[in-house]
Amino acid sequence: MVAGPLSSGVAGLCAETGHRLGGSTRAAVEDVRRRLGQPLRVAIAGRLKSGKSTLVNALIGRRVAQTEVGECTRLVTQFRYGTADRVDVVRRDGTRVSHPLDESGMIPQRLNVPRGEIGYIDVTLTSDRLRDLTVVDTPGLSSTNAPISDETKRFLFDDDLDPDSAGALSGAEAIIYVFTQSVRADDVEALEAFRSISSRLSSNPINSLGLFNKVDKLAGGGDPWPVAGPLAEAQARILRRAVSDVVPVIGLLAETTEAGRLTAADCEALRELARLPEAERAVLLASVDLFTSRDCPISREQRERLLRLLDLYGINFAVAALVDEPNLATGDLVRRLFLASGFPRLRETLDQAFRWRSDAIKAGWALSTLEKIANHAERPADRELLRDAIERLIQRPEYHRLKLLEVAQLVSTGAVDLPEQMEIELTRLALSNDPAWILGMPGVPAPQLAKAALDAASRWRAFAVAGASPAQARVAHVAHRGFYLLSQQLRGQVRYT
Ligand SMILES: Nc1nc2c(ncn2[C@@H]2O[C@H](COP(=O)(O)OP(=O)(O)OP(=O)(O)O)[C@@H](O)[C@H]2O)c(=O)[nH]1
Ligand SMILES: [Mg+2]
Repeated sequence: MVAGPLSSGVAGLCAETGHRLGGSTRAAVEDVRRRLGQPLRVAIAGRLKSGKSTLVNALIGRRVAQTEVGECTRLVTQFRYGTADRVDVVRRDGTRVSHPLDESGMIPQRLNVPRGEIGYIDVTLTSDRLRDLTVVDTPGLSSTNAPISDETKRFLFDDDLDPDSAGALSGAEAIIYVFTQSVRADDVEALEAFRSISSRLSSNPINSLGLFNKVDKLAGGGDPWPVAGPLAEAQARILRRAVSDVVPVIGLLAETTEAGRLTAADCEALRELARLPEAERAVLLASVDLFTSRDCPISREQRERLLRLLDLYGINFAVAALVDEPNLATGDLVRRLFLASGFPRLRETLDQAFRWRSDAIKAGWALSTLEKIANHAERPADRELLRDAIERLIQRPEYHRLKLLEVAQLVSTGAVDLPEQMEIELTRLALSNDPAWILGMPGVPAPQLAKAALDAASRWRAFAVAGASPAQARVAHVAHRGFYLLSQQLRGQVRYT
């Protein structure tokens, strides 16, 4: 993966200082450099059966994670790029037992290692999709009153967890939190708990995205999007302090289309359904029960398979498309189903916002780790060398983004209170590199944006010097400089590498 500019700068620092440092300090710095070059690591969290593994398969573009059954749905599973397909069961003591994928290309149902000994599953795949994305599937959080199941707690908080498993989890730079229908108080609590483990390693966890899954279940087979859009927006407002956005999706349609699961026989069955007399078709497609139990020229087995692949909404959608255009090519049908899954918006969010943020998150994580390494260095000369190098780097204007993320995090977690409008302004400044979006002025030319940024800078300074508490003032000074730098950037006075 091409590292972003901030993490490249930190990697450069590691390279320049590394060879001048002593033994264990040098190794630790080298390790930071290695981690900086690794793909964006995204953990998928959420309730039991919310569709986490389905989403993982859609992201990877292959159906590898078991959904519904199998002991591995209760385990942490990491999917990363490798030169061969392999499933390693990693024991808590760090030893590994390798398995091939099973005959259907999935993680085997039986792992032949006692459950209590397993730390996590490490899956390497030759999928190109994983070249710049590592995905961590996590066990479902309990749906009862307890916000986090004992099972998950054991993985997430257990101190005797081996360093590898702890690293696999807490090293996540981004978290996708999957929920369905309504956001409940314990969802928010669980998300907070999940974020707190990631904050142990990454210093700026403004990195969570909400995924509103199974929106096809909203409208009983009808078009769910008119309901899903506004509902997702309402949820985004409720979760404003926990996630940066809520994206509605139909994970099942994304998995089926991205993993190429619809066969020619499936499409033929859909075409046959489209050819049925309208009245008969309408009754058959009215409910899952009617669809599986009524007499129909398509075998029951095939109908059940279609339900597993598309569920009732997906079948209705495909059949309607084929009624409209009986000659629609199979490839086009699959493309339309993919678009209907809402997945393109999720991909776009991951590819743009997350990748951009991950550069800052990674650089922030690496710098705070380097600071710790410096504090623990045995030789005073090493301590000096590292601290000087860090200090010089963070003085560069582009590294102000790290400070912005830090203060935005203080505000979004409620540690520092700000008036709502200022909180929104600061969060936008920290989370985006699009001046028009930050300033809420789409389509406005650069000189006007520069003026608006300067005005914002003045407002923040005025707030800092009059009326703000000391904690608010510290945040306001960082925001002031951020808007000031933005105005300079818009005038072409500051060049970002
Ligand atoms: N209708 C519909 N079903 C879905 C969707 N996403 C997932 N499912 C189904 O929901 C069930 C559970 O999906 P999984 O992906 O196994 O859920 P999970 O969150 O990984 O479950 P656990 O790991 O056991 O907690 C499966 O039968 C999926 O096919 C969706 O968008 N729509
Ligand atoms: Mg699962």
